[in-house]
Amino acid sequence: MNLAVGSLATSAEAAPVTYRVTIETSEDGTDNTVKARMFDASGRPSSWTEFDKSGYNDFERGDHDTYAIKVPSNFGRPAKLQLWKGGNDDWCFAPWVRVTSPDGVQGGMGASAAAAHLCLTEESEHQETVTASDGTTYTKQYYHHYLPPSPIDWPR
Ligand SMILES: [Ca+2]
Ligand SMILES: [Ca+2]
Repeated sequence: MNLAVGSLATSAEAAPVTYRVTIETSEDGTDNTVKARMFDASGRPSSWTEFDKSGYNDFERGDHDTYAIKVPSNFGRPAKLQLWKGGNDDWCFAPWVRVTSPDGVQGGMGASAAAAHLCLTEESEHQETVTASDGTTYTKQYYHHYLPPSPIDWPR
């Protein structure tokens, strides 16, 4: 049997590496399209990945949802995670998004964000102080899309 050289070269290419991203939706869920991509330390992005589980209503209030996102094999630990939402509802989530590597190591995104809730919306970027029914106040930070200024925090 003969194998073409081209097919051997293709099969020798390294497979992408799958990370998992866990997000806790806070008080405002969304039915809009949510996508994410990751960047390595040099700023190179992965492809955009839609976060959608089939037959499941994603990103409802109080849910902890986990999605797979692939990066190239030579990516190293992802340095940043960017979130994007289509449509026009408001989606608010806890800023401590977790990223889990294929070897089970967990990194944290956005821990330095000065907000109790991050919201993706069509409105311009702004900050609101909200008073809950129990009288406590917290901050909502609104973005068109979210790319945290600080890198993902990986344990050493
Ligand atoms: Ca939903
Ligand atoms: Ca779904």
